[in-house]
Amino acid sequence: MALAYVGLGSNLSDPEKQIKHAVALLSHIKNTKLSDLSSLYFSRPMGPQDQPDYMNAVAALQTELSPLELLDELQAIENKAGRVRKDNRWGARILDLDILLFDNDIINHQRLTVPHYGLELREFVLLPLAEISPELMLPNGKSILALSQDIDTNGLKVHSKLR
Ligand code: A4P
Ligand code: MG
Repeated sequence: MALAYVGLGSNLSDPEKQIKHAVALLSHIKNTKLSDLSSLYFSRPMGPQDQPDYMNAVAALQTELSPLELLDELQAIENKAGRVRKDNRWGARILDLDILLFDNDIINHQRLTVPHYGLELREFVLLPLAEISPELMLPNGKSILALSQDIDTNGLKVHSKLR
């Protein structure tokens, strides 16, 4: 059994509804249990500024799936939400599900980089992670709590509880 952290983000088609629906689908992934869930956060767009504000959250999953099997499940949920993959980097999206951490694993696969490459630089990932697992350490030894306290919050705020 592995402990994986998944980042959820949406800024199109009623983001709050998208995140709540995605959480429901996460809880139904085979051989996987949703073990923790952050609050729902309101965040300003990273990247192009001519796009709507985001809703972000982080979920903890206990899973018997391999990292790539979990990625397949997450991409199936993104596709179900009507996600259309575009070339515009950091552009608007209905639903984005990223594997942030998978146990203490370091994965450099063509389809999967773990820890997620943006983890240490994104307030909308670090603060929800620190909310649910303040004691968490990255494979490189850095503390999630310390990183979350050092980062510019860029207007990030708790919008509502998700459970
Ligand atoms: N992939 C590699 N590693 C991973 C991983 N750890 N988790 C591969 C998930 N997927 C991973 O993903 C492209 C490919 O990355 C996948 O096929 C998978 O095999 P994608 O979801 O199609 O692309 P993307 O998410 O659009 O990548 P991009 O453009 O780098 O977006 P980011 O970096 O995820 O940023 N602002 C706020 N406030 N909140 C946000 O959530 N999100 C983005 C998107 C921009 N600005 C934001 C937010
Ligand atoms: Mg993604």
